[in-house]
Amino acid sequence: MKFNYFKTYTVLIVAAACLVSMQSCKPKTAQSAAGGDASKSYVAPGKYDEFYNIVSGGFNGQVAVYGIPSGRLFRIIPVFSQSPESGYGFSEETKPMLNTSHGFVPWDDQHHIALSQTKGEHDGRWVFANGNNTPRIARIDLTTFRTSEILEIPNSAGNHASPFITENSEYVIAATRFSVPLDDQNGDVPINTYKENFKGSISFISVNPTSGEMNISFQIRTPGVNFDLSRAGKGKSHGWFFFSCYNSEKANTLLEVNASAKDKDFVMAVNWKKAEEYLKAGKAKKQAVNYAHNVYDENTHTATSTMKSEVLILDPADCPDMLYLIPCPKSPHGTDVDPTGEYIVASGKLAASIPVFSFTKLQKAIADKAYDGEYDGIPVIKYEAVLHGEVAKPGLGPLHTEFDEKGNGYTSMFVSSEIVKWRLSDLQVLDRVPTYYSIGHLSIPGGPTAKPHGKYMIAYNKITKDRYLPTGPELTQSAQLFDISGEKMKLLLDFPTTGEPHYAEAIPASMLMDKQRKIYKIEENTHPYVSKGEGQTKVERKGNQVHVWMTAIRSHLTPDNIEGVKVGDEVYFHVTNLEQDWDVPHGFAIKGANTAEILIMPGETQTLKWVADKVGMFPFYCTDFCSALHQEMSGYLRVSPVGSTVALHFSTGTNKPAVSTPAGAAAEPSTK
Ligand code: K7E
Ligand code: CUA
Repeated sequence: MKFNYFKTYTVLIVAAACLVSMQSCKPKTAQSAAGGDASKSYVAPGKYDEFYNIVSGGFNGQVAVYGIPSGRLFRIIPVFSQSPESGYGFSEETKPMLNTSHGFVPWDDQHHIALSQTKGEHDGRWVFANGNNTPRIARIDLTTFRTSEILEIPNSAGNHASPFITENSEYVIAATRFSVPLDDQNGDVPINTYKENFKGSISFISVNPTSGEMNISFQIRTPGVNFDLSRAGKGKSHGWFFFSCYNSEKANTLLEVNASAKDKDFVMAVNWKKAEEYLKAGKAKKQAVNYAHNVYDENTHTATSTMKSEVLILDPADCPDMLYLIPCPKSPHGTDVDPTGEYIVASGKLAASIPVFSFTKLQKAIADKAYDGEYDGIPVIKYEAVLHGEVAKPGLGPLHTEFDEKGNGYTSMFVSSEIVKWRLSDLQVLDRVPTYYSIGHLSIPGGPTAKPHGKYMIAYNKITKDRYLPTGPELTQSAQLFDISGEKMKLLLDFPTTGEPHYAEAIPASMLMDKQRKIYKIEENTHPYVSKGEGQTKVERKGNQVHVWMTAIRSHLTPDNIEGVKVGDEVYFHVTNLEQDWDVPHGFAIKGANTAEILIMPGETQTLKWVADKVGMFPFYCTDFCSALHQEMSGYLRVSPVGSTVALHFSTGTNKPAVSTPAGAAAEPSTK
């Protein structure tokens, strides 16, 4: 044990030394490769990019969309975090999207995305995105670039190995990073009872082929390891999933040492077709849990959150031939499957080589029972029996591998800050290129599919140091674009990103640009507070709630004079955008609102809740510069003291004096 500790420390110290002084690990070719080739990433004004690049936002909780090759930022899609820009998570309609079993959770840590696939290729329908911290998976609709659904994952803590997708989008999966006592167990146990009380879980989330709606089909209970990353098999390995696991030591303290004690951790191979058979055969047990399922309806323009209370769990002890463990050197991070489905590449962060496993050999090893004992009752396959080979001396700190369409792998090297290109067939290193600096993920358009689009590769770096103008204590995050069409990788462009980028996927622009939704049809709007024309606008009091049915159209709000609101009233502005033209949103805000604006798309209704906190005059206005008379698109709300006799009253375009009406009655319009 002591000797192992010493070895581990040596590796860590070397790695740490490189991290502290990046200089010492900077590849010698740094200067020559730093030039870039502006002409290849230049997209002339008015011209379109070739790819949409969908990029995780890390700790900003959102997903961003960039053009490739230009690196231009098009949109930040609000997903797990509230967005004051659109009102997502602030408006009454979108708040339920962020509901969880812990209540309203307006932030998350978003690491990986998965584009939906049909027959192993991108189909351009949905993006799935994980929330790491409060385990959730979101689905974004690629016709609206908006979040349509968020599903919480029970029996999970740290939803990191997620969301990875099967070749026909049958399932997206979610495996827990932190093992914990399962949700129906008493979690109030001593932490040092980890080995007996802490368990892992893998969730198989089915995706409705038509609507995309997600549902937890089943979970597999696993030993208490930490799951890091995953990929589905494809082609010949369709029906399998591969997960990298670390902390096979089951340590519960100082993991940097104690979870690196063993020479090898595991890649867990899951035969999910087998799991489906066990599910059909009734082997799954029901477990009581509590999790939220949030769905946004495009006709009511409103999200609903439903609490669910049950999952089906498969226990490997009842399900032989469902799980296998492949030994893998030194705390593997990424585990990636090549386009043919034959090769499984595991990147041991602290290993000196990259092992590449063969699916064919895996099948043979299972048939031959070429096992090396068991781990918690799960067969451990002999390393040599599944190994296709090792990429020798690739660099330091391998993290993730992507693939091109020509049989090559590209692995990111965090510690030595480089990308290494190698050939799958003979595992020869073909090229290496420096990144600036400390690359995490990398992405090739279509790289995780059976048909990579190739051409470009994008590096997502953790540190930018001296690459950009400094901005105080925090420097920008950054991506780097490479040309991979030739034998040598060529740096084309650096571009900053928002949040911390982890994984990303790019898809040809031609697959998405012609199917974008332009408006919501006003006649299809079934929001309970819609006003389908100015004639339907009104103001009503219900106790201390005042509901305002309001419309927005260039260039006025109706009503624009409101009186009779009293201190303490909760005012709900239900604003319908009556426009039916593309790209004419109106915004709405009122002085003192402690939420955010709402930004309403053509044909949509959204609601801003505002509490009248003091007596006075409160202007409201449109926040989106929508026409030459945008500054005129405004109005006033008068707040009177508690007990005031000013009647509820609303108008547009008239100056009738307010009249008294009995409390509780609907206000009379002074126009129409
Ligand atoms: Cu960033 Cu995918 Cu969370 Cu590696 S993980 S870098
Ligand atoms: Cu509507 Cu500005």
